[in-house]
Amino acid sequence: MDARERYFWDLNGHLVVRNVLDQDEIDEVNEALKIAIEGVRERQRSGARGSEALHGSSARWYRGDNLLGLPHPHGVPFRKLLAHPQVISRLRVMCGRGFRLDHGPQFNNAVKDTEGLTMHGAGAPHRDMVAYKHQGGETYCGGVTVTWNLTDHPGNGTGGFAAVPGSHKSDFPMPEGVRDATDHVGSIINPEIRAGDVLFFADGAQTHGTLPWKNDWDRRSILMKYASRTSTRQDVARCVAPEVYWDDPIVQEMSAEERAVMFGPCSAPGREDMYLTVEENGAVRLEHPESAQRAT
Ligand SMILES: O=C(O)CCC(=O)C(=O)O
Repeated sequence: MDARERYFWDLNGHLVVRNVLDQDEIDEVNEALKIAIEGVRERQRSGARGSEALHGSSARWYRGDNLLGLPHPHGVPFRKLLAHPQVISRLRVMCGRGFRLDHGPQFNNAVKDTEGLTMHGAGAPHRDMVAYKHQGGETYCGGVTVTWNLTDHPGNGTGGFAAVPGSHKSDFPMPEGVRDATDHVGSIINPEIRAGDVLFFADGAQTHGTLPWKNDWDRRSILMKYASRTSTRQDVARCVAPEVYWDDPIVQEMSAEERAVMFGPCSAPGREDMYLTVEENGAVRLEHPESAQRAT
């Protein structure tokens, strides 16, 4: 991630990186998605929540949610995206040196006239696990979503990902007209993201949502929800259990209240071998491969 991208990311709260996947790679993921398309259902609860501006046919979602769990070998192309060098090099700057997949990959699918989703992630109430901060000349974001785009997303009001640039630094409550996109005074943008591009956004810190899809072709986006290593974007049920984080005898006799402070927030706590880096030749590798060997 160069200084130009860092400036854009810090200023806006999102970043589009062009042409990360070539046509063969796009085709491979689209092929794997065929089976997921069969599992796409209409959502019962509307994401547009009565908004005139976001109105459309109901939202479409993939049942089963996690594409890594597709029957073998359909999950493999998604696995290949998990630690992609173009993602790792940027997450190191956005989330700090350590990060992990918190949830996903999930499939955002839309056909012509699929409804939008109200703007959310306004930074209020403050949620530390997805907050955006600066310190010592570095930025830190607890939750970064990486969206792989498999079809063209022309933006400019034609639907799909929408965001309020700069909102991750706003100190004021989001007006209702922004939430439902009816009166946003031009604050919501709908960026152009082409097939093969990757979008990063400060999910939870930056205000974002979805505009109704107006294009004649399907929207196909794969969202991978990363978190800084010490953040957890899911509730406590998805944290490391007290018995795993601590030795079993330490927590065995504890009351529910005592246990409530004993959950672990992070993956691989204290393990140096879990940090990734990108070499000059573009390869992703563990920073300390020798300690990874010791750990296995
Ligand atoms: O990609 C989009 O349309 C927005 C996704 C979104 O709002 C989310 O993941 O929270």
